[in-house]
Amino acid sequence: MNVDRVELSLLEMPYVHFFETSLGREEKRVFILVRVFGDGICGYGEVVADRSPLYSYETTSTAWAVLTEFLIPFVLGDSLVHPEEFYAEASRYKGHPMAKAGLELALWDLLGKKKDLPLWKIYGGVKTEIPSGVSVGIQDSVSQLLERIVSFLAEGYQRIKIKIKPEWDISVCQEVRKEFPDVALQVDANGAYTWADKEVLKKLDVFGLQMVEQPFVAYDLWDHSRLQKEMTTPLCLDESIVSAESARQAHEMGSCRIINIKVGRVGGIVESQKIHDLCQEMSMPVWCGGMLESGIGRAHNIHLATLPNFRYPNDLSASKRYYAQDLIEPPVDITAEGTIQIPESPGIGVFPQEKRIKQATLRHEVFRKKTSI
Ligand code: OSB
Ligand code: MG
Repeated sequence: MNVDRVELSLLEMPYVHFFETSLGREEKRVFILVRVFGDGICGYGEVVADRSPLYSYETTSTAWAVLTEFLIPFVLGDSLVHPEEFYAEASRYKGHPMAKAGLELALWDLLGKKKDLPLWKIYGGVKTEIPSGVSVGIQDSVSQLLERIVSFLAEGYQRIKIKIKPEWDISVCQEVRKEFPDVALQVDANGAYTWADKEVLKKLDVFGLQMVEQPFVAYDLWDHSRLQKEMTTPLCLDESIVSAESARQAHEMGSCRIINIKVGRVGGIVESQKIHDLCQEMSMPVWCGGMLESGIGRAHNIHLATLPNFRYPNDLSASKRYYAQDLIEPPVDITAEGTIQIPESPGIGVFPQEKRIKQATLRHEVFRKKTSI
C-alpha cells in the first residue's frame, strides 16, 4: 500500500451529557483524527488519547508529537506499508500505544477500501451483530443515576456498567439492585482503590455483578490477583492489560477472569488480535471497551468485536448516547434487541462527513511524501 499523504486533525466534540469517572468529570472530548491517503483513497483512524493524562500518560500533544516525529515519517517512506508491517516497525518505539493505534487503524481502513472488503472480514470476524452495553458515569445523585438507567434500558441496552469510586460504590449498587434486580450489571473503578479498601470491594460480591473492572492502579497485577482469590465476582482488567504478554501474566497470576480490549490502550489491531487469540486459548473471555470515540473510532471497534472470543456485551453504544451529531453516516444505532449490526461497506463500513469534521477541527496539519527530482 502506497501512502502519499497523511493528515492529522485535532477535533473537539461536546458530549450530550457530561461523563464522570473516578478520574474526573469531562464535558467534551478532544482527540486526533488520522487520515492516510493512497491512490486517491482515504483511510480513517482515531487516536483515543485525551487532552489530559488521566486514563493513561498519553495526551493529544504527546500523540501528535510521536506521530509527527516518528510514526508518520515511516509511513511516508518509500516502502509499501501494510498495517502489520507498520505494527512491527512501530513496536521498536516504547510506549505511546494510542498514537500507534490511531495510525494503524487508518492503514487498516485504507487496506479494506482497497480490497473492497469490510474490516470484519479481513480480521476473520464471525458475527453479523454484536451485543451492546452502556457505561453510565457518576451522577450528581443516585436518583439521577436511576433515571438514566431507566432510559438506557428502555432503549434496549443488554447491560449496564456503572462507574464507581470510594463513597460512590456500595450504597449506589444497593439502590441500583433494588430498582433493577435482574439487570446485567457491572462496575468500573478506573483504579480508584488500593489494597486498604479490600473489605469494601469484597462487599460488591453480594450484588451478582457480571464483573468488577479495574479496582486497582494499572501496574498492579499482584494486588488484583490477591483480591480475585478473595472475591467470587470475576475481576476484569482494562488499564492493566497493555499487551498480549501482560494478558498472559494476568492469567497466570489469576489477576482477572475477564479482559476488556481497547485498541488504543494496547497499540492497535494487531496487538488486540494477539490478545484475543491468546485469551481464547486460555479460556479467558474478552469484550470490547470504549473511550467515548467518535463514530470513526467506534466503527473500528465494532469490526474488532466480531471476533469469536468477544463474549460479553461491549461498551459500544449508539452515536446519540455520546454526541448530538456524530461524524459518520449512518450513525451507530442499536436494535430493539440491544445489538449493533455490522456494516458491510468496505473498510470501516461507514461514511465520515468531512463537513462535520471540519466544523469540529481545532488544528490541522498535512504531511506529504518527499518527492525526489
Ligand atoms: O474505563 O472503560 C473505561 C471512557 C473513557 C475512559 C475510560 C473508560 C470509559 C468508558 C466509556 O467506560 C465506554 C464507552 O466508550 O462507551
Ligand atoms: Mg474501564
